[in-house]
Amino acid sequence: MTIDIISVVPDLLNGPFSHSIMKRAQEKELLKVNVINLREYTTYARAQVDDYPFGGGAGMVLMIEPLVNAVEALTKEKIYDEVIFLTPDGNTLNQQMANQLSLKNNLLLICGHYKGIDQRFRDHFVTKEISIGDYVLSGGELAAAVLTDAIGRLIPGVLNDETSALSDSFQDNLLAPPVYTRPEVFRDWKVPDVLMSGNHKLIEEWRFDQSIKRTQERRPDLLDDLKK
Ligand code: 6GU
Repeated sequence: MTIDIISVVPDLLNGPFSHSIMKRAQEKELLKVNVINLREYTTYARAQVDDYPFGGGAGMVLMIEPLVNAVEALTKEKIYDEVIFLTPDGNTLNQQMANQLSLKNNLLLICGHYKGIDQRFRDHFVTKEISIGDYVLSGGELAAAVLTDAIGRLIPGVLNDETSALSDSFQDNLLAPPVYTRPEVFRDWKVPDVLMSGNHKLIEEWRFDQSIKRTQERRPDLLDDLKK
């Protein structure tokens, strides 16, 4: 899969994909992340990409021309399955959306800045609008990094143990159970006996019960979704 990301602050996206699972995904050539600097696609003086909003008001708006220049240049090379605009007024990202997007070949992510982007670009080029939660970030870059990570780790072969994505929180609308590792006793805090029992059936049952309990306590809304 390739994920191309258009941004006016490409430097913000240098770090997130150079470590850990995202790094390994790219080394294995299961994922390619390209960061594209929008300023390279403007024809305006001083690499201008934004301007004042018509009708007045605070903040700047990304102009449609550089965005269309960039998208049209990129679509000469490949066909995108989705053109995704990261925006706080988009659909809130969840695991199901990440699962679906992980099955695509080519994604183009657009990071907004300032007060947003010209609505005509959204109307004519964007196929999905995604938010990562009900709070406002300074730009779409961190949201694009979150989305790319959430998708990238689901690409088959990226995680060593394929079952480890299946046992994530949210994958079955349940939160993950507690986990423990060495030492068996720290201070006087002991690991639950069942985990030391060697009885895999009992352990699975305990983990499932803990998942249900944790979800009931912390995210009862997820259990309501399950009943629908
Ligand atoms: Cl996708 N962008 C911005 N700027 N803020 C956000 C967001 C996205 N999702 C939540 N807050």
